Amino acid sequence: MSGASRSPSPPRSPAMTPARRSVLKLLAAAPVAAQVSTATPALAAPRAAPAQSAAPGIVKPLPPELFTIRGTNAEANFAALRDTGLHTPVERFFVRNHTATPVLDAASWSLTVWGSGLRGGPARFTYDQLRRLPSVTRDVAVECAGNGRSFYTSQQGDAASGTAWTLGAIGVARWRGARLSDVLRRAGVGAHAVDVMPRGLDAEYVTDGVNLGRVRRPLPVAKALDDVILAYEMNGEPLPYDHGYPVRVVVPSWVGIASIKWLGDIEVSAEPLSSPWNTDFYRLFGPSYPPGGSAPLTRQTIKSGFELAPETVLAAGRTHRLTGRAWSAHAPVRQVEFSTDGGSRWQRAQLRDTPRRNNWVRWYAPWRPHATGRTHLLARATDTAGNTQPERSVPNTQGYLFDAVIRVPVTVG
Ligand SMILES: Nc1nc2c(c(=O)[nH]1)N[C@H]1C(S)=C(S)[C@@H](COP(=O)(O)O)O[C@H]1N2
Ligand SMILES: [Mo]
Repeated sequence: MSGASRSPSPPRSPAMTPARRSVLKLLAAAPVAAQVSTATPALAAPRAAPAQSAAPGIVKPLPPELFTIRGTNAEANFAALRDTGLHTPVERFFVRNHTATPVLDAASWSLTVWGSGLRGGPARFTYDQLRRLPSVTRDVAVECAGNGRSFYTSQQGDAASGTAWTLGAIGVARWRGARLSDVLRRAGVGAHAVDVMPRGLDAEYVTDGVNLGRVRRPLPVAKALDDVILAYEMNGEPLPYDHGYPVRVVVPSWVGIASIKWLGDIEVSAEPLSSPWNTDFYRLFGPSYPPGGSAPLTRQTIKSGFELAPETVLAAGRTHRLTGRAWSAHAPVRQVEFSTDGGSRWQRAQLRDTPRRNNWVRWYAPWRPHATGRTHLLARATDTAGNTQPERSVPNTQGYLFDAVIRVPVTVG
């Protein structure tokens, strides 16, 4: 198979790959901030080492005006996207880490594709081999399944476990990489393959005292062969460490967990695969769902938001330019409506971009408030498939896929 080297034996335990060894060595040798200066990626280093990082395990700087730290994760402040275009700069792109960003070395990295769904033995791709495959460049949103989770509680009074994201667990980037389908074909994927499971090289995830192993989640082979990218560039630069350097999966329109960072290996299976990330997590549980939960989540949903800081005060008698974004994982956005009186009257917002699949659209609305006091601003997106944001989101215990209209309190002063 061109572009891949055959190894006659089963893949080495990923814990022993060179990339993995170097991470372990680094983890043993130094705290996170020091790892950056000791690691020398073979290609242009994504960026210089920050003096310190406010979230344990995240490499890039996280200034408080751009990010809100939530455990091992960093949420982008939605208002800070106001002066960005369709592509979210790395400096403002949210980070969702189950553990910590591993600082890997592209020169010693390789991807192993293995399993019962291949016609032959395992295949291995080095970074250079992957980069020599035909490349695709796509604008794709990565949005956590739990984006907006905190609104289940704050708006609806529903309990929801997990990171209390507001609206900033999304970013859109221009990704460049190889097609997963090209990699799978070169690896000899058989007609009998049903699932593929990419797995990250970050540390094993331990929660409630249980070691769930490394982050991994199966994808049906049909999706894997459709539009999935193995990305090595983000917005025209090598992937930053925090976003999966040297190579990550990008799964258009699906929940963020499908887009495995720091890719190390992909199992291709003739039998259905599972992992905690499609059995316990990333399914819908609760009174509205079957006892075993819904089917594993695939697509994200529809949302819109104002690019307004919390506790915004707007002067009465002046015209304000309200701005925001809207997106849907089902279809391009068709329209955005807004209300400035808590949802009684609605008007059309102006779209600033041509709506496209897997992307968001920026919108604006002029507003000249007269009465002083508290009110709520609402925005509601509708997509070309006819999906509209409901008033209330059907709750689920883990707070996934919030889709309801968000009520933004503001003060007119
Ligand atoms: N290896 C690995 N891949 C991962 C994760 C992780 O912790 N480890 N987090 C997932 C989740 S839950 C999300 S939402 C996205 C976030 O991507 P980002 O950090 O680049 O924004 O990465 C996914 N891929
Ligand atoms: Mo996520």
